[in-house]
Amino acid sequence: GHKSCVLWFTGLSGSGKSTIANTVDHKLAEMGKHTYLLDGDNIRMGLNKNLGFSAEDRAENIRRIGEVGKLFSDAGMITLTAFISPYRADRDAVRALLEDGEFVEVYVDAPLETCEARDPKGLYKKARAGEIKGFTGIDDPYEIPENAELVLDSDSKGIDELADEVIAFLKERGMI
Ligand code: GGZ
Repeated sequence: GHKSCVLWFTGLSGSGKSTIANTVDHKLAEMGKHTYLLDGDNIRMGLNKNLGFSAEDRAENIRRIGEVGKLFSDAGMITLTAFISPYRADRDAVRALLEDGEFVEVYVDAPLETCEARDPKGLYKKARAGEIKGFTGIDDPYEIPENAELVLDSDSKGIDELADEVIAFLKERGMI
């Protein structure tokens, strides 16, 4: 068995959130755990397709993801979410929605320079060129977590090692 929870990955675009969350998801599934991953592919393309990237829309994006995460967690899943979630107040609102210990904030820490150098979708380049306005880290804020349960050093460590750090954390906490 396991304790259901919401593993909330936050960090800049290109920090590795989605890749790490996917890897943790697969490792947990291999251990026989029931998991569900919420990411841009299944949320911003569906439930939240009416939302953009203003502060208000990001807040609503995160609020809905928090509510959906709570439902999955109530249904007994280890739920993983991978969204920039740049505003501390929005993340803290999700924390407040969940039971004590149910919200696990995972800060995927990589400096902007690293994320910008990776630029897997060429979005930083477009943001620098002014073709995308309000891009997180360029001309929109990212508020670094102050009380994250886990900080992953995605600048110097690889995906597999970081995924194992998350698994180890869950074991230490007796959640799996
Ligand atoms: C940040 C943007 C923006 C702006 C489009 N700012 O690298 P990606 O492409 O796949 O990840 C980014 C994703 C961010 O969506 P989230 O739902 O995680 O954001 S938030 O939590 O702030 O609501 C990026 C793409 O969408 N993208 N425009 N202006 N990222």
